[in-house]
Amino acid sequence: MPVVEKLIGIVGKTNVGKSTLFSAMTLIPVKIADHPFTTIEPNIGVAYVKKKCIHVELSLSTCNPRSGFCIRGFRFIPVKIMDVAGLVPGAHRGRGLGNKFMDDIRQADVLIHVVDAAGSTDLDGNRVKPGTADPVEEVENILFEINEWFKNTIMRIWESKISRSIITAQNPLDTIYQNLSGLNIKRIHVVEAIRRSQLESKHPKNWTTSDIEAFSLALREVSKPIIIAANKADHYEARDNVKRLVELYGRENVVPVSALAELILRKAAQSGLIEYTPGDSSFNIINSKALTREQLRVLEMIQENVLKPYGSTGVQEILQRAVFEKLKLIAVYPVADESKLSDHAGNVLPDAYLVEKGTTVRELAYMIHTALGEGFLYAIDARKKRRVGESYVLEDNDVVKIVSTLSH
Ligand SMILES: Nc1nc2c(ncn2[C@@H]2O[C@H](COP(=O)(O)OP(=O)(O)O)[C@@H](O)[C@H]2O)c(=O)[nH]1
Ligand SMILES: [Mg+2]
Repeated sequence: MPVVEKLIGIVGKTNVGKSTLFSAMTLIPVKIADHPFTTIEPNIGVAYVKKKCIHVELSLSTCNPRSGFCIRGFRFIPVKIMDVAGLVPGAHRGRGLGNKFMDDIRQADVLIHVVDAAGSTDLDGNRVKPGTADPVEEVENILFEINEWFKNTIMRIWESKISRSIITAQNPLDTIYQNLSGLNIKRIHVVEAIRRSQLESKHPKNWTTSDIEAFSLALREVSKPIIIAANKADHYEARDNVKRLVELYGRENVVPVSALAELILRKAAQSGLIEYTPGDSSFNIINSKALTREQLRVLEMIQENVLKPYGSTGVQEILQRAVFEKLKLIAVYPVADESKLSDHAGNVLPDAYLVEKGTTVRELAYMIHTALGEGFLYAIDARKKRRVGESYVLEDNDVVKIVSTLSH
């Protein structure tokens, strides 16, 4: 199976619906035998981004995913997702499960910040009357905690490690990112953060405390971008709050979500009661006689209060945005047989890899197998039926056969 590399962290205060969102995202809405990895650890699972499957575009009758699945012409490709411990005010100083939280998000590539858009929980996560708590205050509060933690962590590493070695460093940028690798920070993040904080022309050994702070903030934004899930959107009280959140933080950063509605729909689909593809704006009841009156009422409510006003439950949407917009990943399909588009066993389009835009075909070879990268000779673009060299930059939906000294 392909390396599921990217990790999405679900963060937020307590009782906003993080675990509900995690369950909904990791629940497969169809019956699939022998599915090995829905949960990896108690709080880490596999969710799936959705793409129009290229087997449809290529007029093939079907495909045989080794990981993920394909339903009704949509390919679902795995990504890792983590249900992070709830945050409370003061978490960056260790309050509540502060330290556990911080340990968890170190490895995340992108964060989904779940907010109670219904305003039904206070900052400590206690239930209050819907409409009384302020989700904007909640967004600001959590953002403050994350940014403070991040800044303090960078400051600590800077003082203990970076400041000394940077004086004599050949390449200060390398010194910085190598010392920050525990936070899953790449060279490209450091470059972009320096640009954003306008520190390009100042050698890092001369950075002041406020320079380092500005750099830290920019680094958090590029290395752990945040997208807001305005959850509990099914509540009447959420309507105005969703609008406010969108106005304040921008349409590209806020998605109205009903994690509970998605969980119910996926469970109903999994037990064969309805036909539903995650992300869709409606569902079909397969056999209404098999449903209780209460179940029918809940499904009607989901249709009226969620799908109709918002177009979907938002669960698939937010995952898509995190992966394709915030992380800018594309999907590529390696195959062993470029005419059948299959592996050696005849499985059609067995693997889909999510890779960063700009990834070369040789880098892909390395991701599949080190030896495949080392012995790389050339690749075949199976759709355009042409040979490409090692520096070919992959495009979304490419199907490639890699020819290496390993191939037979
Ligand atoms: N109405 C509504 N309730 C939700 C939604 N998502 C979660 N909840 C409820 O909010 C409460 C807390 O959810 P949970 O997932 O445990 O929150 P966590 O503490 O953030 O993990 C539970 O009672 C959920 O049923 C939603 O989309 N709509
Ligand atoms: Mg929880």
